[in-house]
Amino acid sequence: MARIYSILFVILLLVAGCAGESSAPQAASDEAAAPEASSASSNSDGMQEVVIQPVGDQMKFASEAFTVQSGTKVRLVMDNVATLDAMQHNVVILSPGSDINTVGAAAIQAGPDNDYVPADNENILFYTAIAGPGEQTVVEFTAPAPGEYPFICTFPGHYSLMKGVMIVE
Ligand SMILES: [Cu+2]
Repeated sequence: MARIYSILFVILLLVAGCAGESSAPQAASDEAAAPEASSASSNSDGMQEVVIQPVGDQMKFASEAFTVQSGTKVRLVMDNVATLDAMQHNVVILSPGSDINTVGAAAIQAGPDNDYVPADNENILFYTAIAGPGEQTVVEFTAPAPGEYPFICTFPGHYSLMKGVMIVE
């Protein structure tokens, strides 16, 4: 079983490499290099809703930064608009300064039964379950103290490309 996962992981890495090569070149201006920021929308009960989508079937978040207000309730949605079976995603929010490589490696060990989220990892603050293609998963939490909180997708092979930052003001 472990061997099958190893093979799958290698395949995912290969797919990631191909996706990287085929993506359109980025313009070299400072403006284009900045991550696209999206702000949360508030509904009537004051809950801030943030919807995170991948870019189609790419291993990339459509928005790599979002801003919420400290102390307010946040409803975070992983809206997986992908169509390929390999494109399963979650959103895992980490404490400021976390090493995403360490968390990403621990997540692979945690496996699919745990939504690739290792138990008792002090770097992990909030997370959605894994959403398959066409699915949505949701987590609600109270925005923590002001700061910059990295987020990643912990599905094996994704975290090095699927990452962003939650800015809490
Ligand atoms: Cu992913």
